[in-house]
Amino acid sequence: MKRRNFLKNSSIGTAALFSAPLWASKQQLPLEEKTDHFPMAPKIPVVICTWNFENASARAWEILSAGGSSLDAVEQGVMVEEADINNSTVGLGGRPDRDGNVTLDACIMDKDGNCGSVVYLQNIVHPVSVARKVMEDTPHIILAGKGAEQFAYEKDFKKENLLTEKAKQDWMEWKKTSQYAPIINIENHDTIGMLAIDDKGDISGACTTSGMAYKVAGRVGDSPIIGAGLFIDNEVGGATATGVGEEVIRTVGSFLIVELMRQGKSPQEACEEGVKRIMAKNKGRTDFQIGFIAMNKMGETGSYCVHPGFTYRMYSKEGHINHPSVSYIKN
Ligand code: SD4
Repeated sequence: MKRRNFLKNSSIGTAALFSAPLWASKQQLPLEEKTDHFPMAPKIPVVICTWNFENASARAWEILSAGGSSLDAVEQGVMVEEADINNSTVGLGGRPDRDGNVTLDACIMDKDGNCGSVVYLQNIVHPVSVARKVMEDTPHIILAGKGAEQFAYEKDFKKENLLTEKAKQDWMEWKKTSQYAPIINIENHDTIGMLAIDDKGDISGACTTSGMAYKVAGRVGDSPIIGAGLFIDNEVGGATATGVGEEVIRTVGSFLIVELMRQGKSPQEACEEGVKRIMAKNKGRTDFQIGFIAMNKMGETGSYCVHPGFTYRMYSKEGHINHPSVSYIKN
């Protein structure tokens, strides 16, 4: 069967997908070689995240495979990257703004459409957990800056210096020229967005970042904006984004992708349409990266990006895979 037709026929259902010889033959391959990109439905539960975050997705899988909720899975999963000093785009060790301040954005959304978000949060390693507290313990959805920080202390989060020596040195080096020119796929692109469906079939998502390196002080990107960097509708599916947040906000990208899935598109088709909307608005400009990932109620997944180089990691009963994403621009 041609790949395109296979995609179109994804509505035949999960059971049929699993009896397909294509999937069976993939089982023979070492996990890392299973790079073909089709709407995999490896039976629920399943978790996916932007980029190749093996430890984060493994943590989420630990929770899902033990019967835990998708909400706990995505929170605990992205926390791994927030705590990792080697990830220079998330949490501790994140690159600062142009004034040398590390400011974090994060959000979380559950199966009932509840959501919480923090923007421009400083001195707290786990903004996603503060966002969850906003969701669960307040009548609000977004807390910003000092208010968010104060709220975190009230909830027993500890004050910590997020600017590592390495990030400080890099920032001081950057200041010599102060050129704001992100390098596609290398600089500024390790934000983690995670989507999970648990064994009850409920979907949740989380997204967390330190934002674009050396941004103007006060800048907030798409990652904590419900509908832009993340959106979940448990009747349909979820989507999340990485890349230049301004472009994602302009099209309310994750909401758009979920709505496209509601209209019948597969996660793959919906991600492609999302990126194409962004490209249409940019009239030939291609000097930025965006990557979307999406999941539907059957656990089918998809992704699409502007430039080659974006991947997403999936964990399920079938094992773990790093999927290269199909891209708008072909090399
Ligand atoms: C932002 N979308 O703040 C984030 C940046 C990002 O990987 O995704 N980096 O615009």
